[in-house]
Amino acid sequence: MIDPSRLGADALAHLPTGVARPTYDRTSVESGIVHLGIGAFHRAHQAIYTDAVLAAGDRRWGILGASLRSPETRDALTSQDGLYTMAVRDAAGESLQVVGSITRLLVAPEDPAALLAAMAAPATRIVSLTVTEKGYCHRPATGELDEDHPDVRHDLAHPDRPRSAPGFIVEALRMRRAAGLPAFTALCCDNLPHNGATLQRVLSRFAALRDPDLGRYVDGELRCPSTMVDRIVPATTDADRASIAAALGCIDVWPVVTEPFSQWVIEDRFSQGRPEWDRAGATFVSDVAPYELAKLRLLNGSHSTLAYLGYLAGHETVADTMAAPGFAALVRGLMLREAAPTLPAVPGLDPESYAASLIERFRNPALRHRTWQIAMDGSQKLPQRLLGTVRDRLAARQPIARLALGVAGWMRYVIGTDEQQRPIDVRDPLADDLRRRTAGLTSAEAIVAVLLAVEPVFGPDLPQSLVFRSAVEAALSSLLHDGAAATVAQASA
Ligand code: CS2
Repeated sequence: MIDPSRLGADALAHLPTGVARPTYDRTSVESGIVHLGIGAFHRAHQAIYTDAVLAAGDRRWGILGASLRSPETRDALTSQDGLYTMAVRDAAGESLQVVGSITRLLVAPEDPAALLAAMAAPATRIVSLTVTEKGYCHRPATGELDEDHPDVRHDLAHPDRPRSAPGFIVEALRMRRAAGLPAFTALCCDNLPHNGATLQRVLSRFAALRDPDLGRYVDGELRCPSTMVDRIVPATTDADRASIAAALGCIDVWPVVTEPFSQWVIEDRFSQGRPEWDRAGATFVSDVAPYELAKLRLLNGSHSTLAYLGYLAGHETVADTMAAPGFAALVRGLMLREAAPTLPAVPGLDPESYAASLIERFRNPALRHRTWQIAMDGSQKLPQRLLGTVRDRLAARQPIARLALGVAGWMRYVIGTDEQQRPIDVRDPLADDLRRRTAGLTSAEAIVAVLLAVEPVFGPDLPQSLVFRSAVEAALSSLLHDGAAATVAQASA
């Protein structure tokens, strides 16, 4: 039975005229890409570039999307023929596009063999990933595989029933090799430093632990281009669903909401060909590193700083935080005074105008991007967002006051109670450990001491820096005594 009130192939012809939609024959699309982690970010970013490639006539690159955890996205999209809406919003208004590039959906835990078979299929030429920082089962401070990770242990013991992204990729590569098929290209689209090289290192080590010969194969044959991905995509809310349904005239239970800005810089090193994503605005380059570093340190470093301090100061969203006294000045100073001087020159990227555009993007009043959402998984994010910058600044004997305030914001947040003594729902793989370490401690010195000792985050070196330690202690002491709002207002005074 067709549900006329639900988005799906049959609803396309009845959408209001202003809504963009796939005009190509979706039944002729092959699945050339298997994507692991079919969350909102992928659907508002890579799936959009791919939709444009399909629309331009190259039908080899449909996306088979897999969730490594929950069935929700599959359940929602399968009953919509894989279709969903992207709402692009800013102060000027909203535009809607129904996206057709996702052709099939799988849920890995329900049937790992089905996902492995799709990854090992001859038509699959790219396996891309947005599994968030923690999905790589690595140690954030070093980028090495965490061999004690429960999923790594599981996948080494049960290689044909993996749980983790590295477990799936390595088993699929083994299957392809055994079948005489070439390796696919593995394309990391997460905010990790040197994300291609990091993925390759994790996969090579995992494969070597399974079998040294497989390790050499993955190390030598697999290509993992680096990418810089950028688009702000807050979690979709029920209010978004309701307003999008009203505008579409039918229900889409799984839309995405995003900003007009979108950027994708990709290292052009694919073993089995690749879509012409540049047709849709992506940039292919020979070296992504400078773009990636600039984005992680300027955008994501500011984002995390705003998230911790904004949350503590009682602000629900990034836009609300940016409107409060001192926050815009703080992140502007963080970007231009502390982070930008650590960056190599990037052709076409002027730090002043990049920072100004980021401030505009953070202020976008039409996006309700929750500080709590960005605050998640800080133990996995801090090293590349703030701590790499700290290391470079310390080595150059330059001040780090704003970076230290961001780090102290994270420490104050992971204690797990807010400034009104209400519990904070801290989501982080290390949340329990962090709370246990700080339980009962009240002085900034004691809290900084126990948290700097978390080696997967701070490495062996940062706890040794007295300059860093005292800068974080001073910032945390102010957060504990004066609160985040006053600390930020004073910092920028
Ligand atoms: C954010 C990013 O949630 C977060 O940690 O900082 O998802 C950010 O919105 C994107 O990297 C923007 O490209």
